[in-house]
Amino acid sequence: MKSDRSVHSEAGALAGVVPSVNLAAEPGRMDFYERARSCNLAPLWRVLHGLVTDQPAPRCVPALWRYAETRPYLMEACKLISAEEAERRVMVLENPGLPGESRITQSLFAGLQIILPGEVAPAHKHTASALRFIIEGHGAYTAVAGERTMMEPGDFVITPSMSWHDHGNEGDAPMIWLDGLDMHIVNLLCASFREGYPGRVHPLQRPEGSAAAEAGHNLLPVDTEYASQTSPIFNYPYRRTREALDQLARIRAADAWHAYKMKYINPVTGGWAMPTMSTWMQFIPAGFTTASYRSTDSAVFTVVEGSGSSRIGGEAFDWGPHDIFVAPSWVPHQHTASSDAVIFIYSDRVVQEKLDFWREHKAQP
Ligand code: GTQ
Ligand code: FE2
Repeated sequence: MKSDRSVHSEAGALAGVVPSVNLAAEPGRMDFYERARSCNLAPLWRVLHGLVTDQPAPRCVPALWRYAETRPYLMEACKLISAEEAERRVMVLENPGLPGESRITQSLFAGLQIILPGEVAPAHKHTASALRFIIEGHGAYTAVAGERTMMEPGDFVITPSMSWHDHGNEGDAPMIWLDGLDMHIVNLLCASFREGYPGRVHPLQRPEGSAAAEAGHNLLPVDTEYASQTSPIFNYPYRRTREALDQLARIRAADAWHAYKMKYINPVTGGWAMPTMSTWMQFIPAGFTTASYRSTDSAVFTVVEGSGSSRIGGEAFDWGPHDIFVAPSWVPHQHTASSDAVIFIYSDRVVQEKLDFWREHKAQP
């Protein structure tokens, strides 16, 4: 893109040039372009259709990270650096179309974090919100704003914007989870702040289970104001999510495009659980193939249970437990489960909906 904006681009690099522009006449305009550039001015007609594209033109590509391949790198990282030295010992899932940018999609971050028994990831806070989707291990907690939650595989845990958080492993095995963050959205808008806590961990201020007691039962304490746009539910435990999908599958037929897909909601508003990242859990029964679907939100899929394959654009990806894959914006995708499959999904749909950008297309099955 950078070279497209240069006055010195060859015609071939002028990807965004308006088609009605007579390229043969362009050399005669170069002197004008050069002088304009010295005044920080540039001709729109050479770049317009690259800026305002006919349809989404994601640079991120369909990709899959096999857990059997990524896990050894996490274990190796543990030999090379402590959680404390790293602040967060995370291996970033980098989209092959966006190398070096710490992005799994253009708008979203994904990383696998590992913490060993006895380790602490020190307290800090930042504008970016985080979701944790627990992959493996027991006995580790995350603490947010003075309340701890123990993390179990399949749990979806929220770290809201600007709340103090630290993680610790009090178990006897490594704990691994997926971090999903919105910092690229925050940075697009140049709104990022970050602070380290003066101590290693933030003091505990509420008993474990407080958030669940207040907001986890379709009831809310009377006369309590909820100002935040983030769900007051801190941890959506897997046991209950799995049970919800199981019950849904008993009482209705599978949707052609989604099979069984439930969104995590904020009980205060009925809307998405987080203001910047939409989250779902999907159940695809063994033998079911979803019809081809596309939407403008790029999505990250983490397999919890079962195995199967997905067609994303022209490519096929086989997957099993803990594999992570990505479907870029507007790329058609469909899934086939070879055994009962449960998949956690997050995307930037909630942001697009707020801005009236979001679109979907369901191909007729
Ligand atoms: O655990 O607080 O993967 O702040 C990236 C940034 C994890 C965290 C990440 C973070 C964290
Ligand atoms: Fe953090």
